[in-house]
Amino acid sequence: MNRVIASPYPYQLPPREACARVALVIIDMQRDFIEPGGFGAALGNQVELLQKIVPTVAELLRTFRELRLPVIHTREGHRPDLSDCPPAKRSRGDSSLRIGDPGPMGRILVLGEPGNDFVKELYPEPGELVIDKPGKGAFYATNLHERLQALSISHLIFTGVTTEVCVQTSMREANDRGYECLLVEDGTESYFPDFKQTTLRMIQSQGGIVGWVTTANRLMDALRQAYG
Ligand code: C5J
Repeated sequence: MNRVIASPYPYQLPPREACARVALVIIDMQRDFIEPGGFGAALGNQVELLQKIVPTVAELLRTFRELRLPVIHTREGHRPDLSDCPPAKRSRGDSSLRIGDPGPMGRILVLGEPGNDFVKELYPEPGELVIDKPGKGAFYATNLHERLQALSISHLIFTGVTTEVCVQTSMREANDRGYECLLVEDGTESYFPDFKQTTLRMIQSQGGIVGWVTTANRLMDALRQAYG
């Protein structure tokens, strides 16, 4: 049975011969959000809260690689001239460090800077898709949808940070584009634990209005059974 135990009801995986339709999406596991001195910290957040999911996402990543299933890594950042950063995004908040300013890990949320890179435990391997995105949603101002269509990917498994901002936005965008979306609850985290819990409830409410929710172990068990 190609089913993942999930809420609000089991999530159906594609058949073995179409297993490459299932992709892991790792949203924004970047130093800028997870380590001190980056964008997340500049906004006044406690970044340590996000660090606890790194081992779980790393285990999922290993499983997808072992089973030769596609992996997509997204990275939120802006061009060095900030031409893709709306002034409203840059000016938001009352931080002394803004997008583009020099920080301890280079310019905040700017492509190519050390802080904008992925955490080392989750570094992409050659052949894995890397999507640089200027917005919260992974489909906004990117070619992600076209890349997924070209690979015939229909099922997206979401992990990463932060649950209620970039993960939820990307999952909603994917849902509107017709993808079957599953969120891994112990593979996503927020600076605000109650926002995470509320997002998990929102996604699976009304019969899975945005998609399904499961745990990493349940997903890995089902993937190994289906495709191992
Ligand atoms: C935020 C994100 N929170 N990756 N970005 O600004 O969730």
